[in-house]
Amino acid sequence: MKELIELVNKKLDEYMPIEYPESIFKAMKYTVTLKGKRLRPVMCLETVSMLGGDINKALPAACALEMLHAQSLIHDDLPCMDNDDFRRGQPSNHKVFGEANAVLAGDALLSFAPQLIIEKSSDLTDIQKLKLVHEFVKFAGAFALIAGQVADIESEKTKDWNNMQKSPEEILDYIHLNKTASLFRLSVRMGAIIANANESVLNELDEFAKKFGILFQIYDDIMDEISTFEEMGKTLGKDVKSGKLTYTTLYGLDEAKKKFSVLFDECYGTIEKYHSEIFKEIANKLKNRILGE
Ligand code: GRG
Repeated sequence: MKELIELVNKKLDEYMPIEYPESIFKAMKYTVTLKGKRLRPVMCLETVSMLGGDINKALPAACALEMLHAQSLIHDDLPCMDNDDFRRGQPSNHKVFGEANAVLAGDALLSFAPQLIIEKSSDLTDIQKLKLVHEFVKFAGAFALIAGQVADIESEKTKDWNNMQKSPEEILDYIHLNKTASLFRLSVRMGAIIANANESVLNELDEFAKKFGILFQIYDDIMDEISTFEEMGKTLGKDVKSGKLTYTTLYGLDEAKKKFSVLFDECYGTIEKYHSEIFKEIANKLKNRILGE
């Protein structure tokens, strides 16, 4: 996994030159290149690899995934959204570059990422590139990532859950199937397209990524309660303090851990079927932190 992370970091640096007007290119590159886990690009590359494809063909798509993820983090941290001063252990984008530049940096990443897929994926067919960009705009938009963010913001304003069409449990799953799982789905789907996988493999990996997305969000919510700023690189405990709907505020810590355990076993079944050591490494890292070794 370390080698894949280093490869992604090298390509991100290469694909993101600082040009005039420097302020926008610096703001874009700042959040993208801060130390993150690089889960989404690694999951894309590993999907290609475990399906017998060539990861070199997937590097533009993998970097585009990290750019989309960074965009969502930059916008999520803005004062009009989650209002977070820290991200990846450093001041958030708007704290360094100002709000206007942070909004523009997010917008610019969102359009640069598909540009990169089209311009740099010279080893892929036109049909593959079209499919990749289609997947990208679909999962980044109002039918997926943005839907999750909107539902999340609306859930924070909800006072009376009795008058809602859906239960808090359903709304919480809806939020994170869209806000968190969307980018994991996009990662494995893009990997499957690059490896020329058939529809049934793509659908199986898509189902895995939905479950992994919820597993990862339960991990993130539990870590918000049991971890430290140093480990997570962001301000912790805000959600619990504000009574926000999360897996731990809704179910309690013990029940959230049980849900994590059930989903972990389901995800691990798919990982074993595809013999992926890297997916095993990712899943076990999360499990060891939540359930112990
Ligand atoms: C696409 C225009 C447009 C807007 C996006 C702001 C927004 C709408 C969505 C927010 C999505 C978001 C921030 C989801 C949180 C997902 C999550 C658990 C992030 C943490 O991921 P890690 O732990 O982070 O992988 P690192 O820093 O390690 O990469």
